Amino acid sequence: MSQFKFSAGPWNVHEGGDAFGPTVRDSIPFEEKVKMFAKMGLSAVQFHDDDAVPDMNNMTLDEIKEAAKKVKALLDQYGLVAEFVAPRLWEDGRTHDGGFTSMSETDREFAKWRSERSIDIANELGCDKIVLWLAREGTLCYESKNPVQGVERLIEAINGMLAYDPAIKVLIESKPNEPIDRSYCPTLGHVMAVASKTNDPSRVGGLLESAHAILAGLDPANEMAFGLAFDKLWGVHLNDQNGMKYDQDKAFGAENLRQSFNQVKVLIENGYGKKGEYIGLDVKAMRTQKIEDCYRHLANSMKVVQLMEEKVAKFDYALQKKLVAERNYEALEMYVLELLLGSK
Ligand code: 3MF
Ligand code: MG
Repeated sequence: MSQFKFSAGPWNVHEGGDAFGPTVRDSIPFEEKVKMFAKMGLSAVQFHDDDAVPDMNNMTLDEIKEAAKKVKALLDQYGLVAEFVAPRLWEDGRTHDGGFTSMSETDREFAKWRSERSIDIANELGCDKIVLWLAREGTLCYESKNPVQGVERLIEAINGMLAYDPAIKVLIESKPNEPIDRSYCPTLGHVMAVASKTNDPSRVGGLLESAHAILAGLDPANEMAFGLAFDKLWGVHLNDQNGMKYDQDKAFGAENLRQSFNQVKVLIENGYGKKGEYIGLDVKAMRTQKIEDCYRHLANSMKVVQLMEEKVAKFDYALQKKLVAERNYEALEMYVLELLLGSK
């Protein structure tokens, strides 16, 4: 049994399309995914605004709230809750150049509208977390935006959300690139800095995805530690990533067991989860996976977290202390490798 509660998004069970080929699996209806998440032992679902209310752009506020209420009833039926709602500001025609930092004023108004509707949907779903994955808040063409103004616009947009609802919390999910070339908020450090400049820093924190840290050339466990040191790690997306290339969303631990161990270790050592935080997964099945077995990457990731929890429980802190005093880091490193390889 894991000490953590897990969450996943409906997009984690996807159709397998990539930049060079079409989808390879049929879409699975939302309710079926929810049912399966519950059966697998997940506790919460992560939502984009339009995962909850698909046709929201063409709906009135009342219609949006009604539709969200139905989703809440569905979650209740399966004993799940909503972890967060994230405005999807990267697919609509009005977000081609970003949302909050778009150079078009009408596009920025659309981003504001979607952010406020995300808050309305979160309220109906009974959650107080809004996640901002700032997909296109940056540039493809460097000279197309003023970078200082970009950061200011981001802060302004967050201030707007904080003012719209005095109870809502905003979690920025940092990522250095993809789909854009250069992001205005690439790391957790940037998240902390942006938070500090908003009108209510106590309600702005971060969500760290392992793969995003690796894409920034950083260690995910250290990024988590940085957020934890500021008491601002309010969400994680555990997954794995083979180096600095396209965003892979591999199953947690599939590439780097030691790095995965240290992520679970830093979370446990700092009481992550004690205030209700979830171990969010943001993993995608390989394109080759058949539909009959397309939840396996989620189950595998949960299993790896659990196995790493067992390794952390076994970790010999007395030995660590002794080896640190002797400055015998070769021995400490070998101890960790043997622990992970099962010979300790
Ligand atoms: C992209 C991501 C996103 C976010 C999601 C929720 C589509 O790299 O990680 O997944 O996690 O938008 O914030
Ligand atoms: Mg993510």
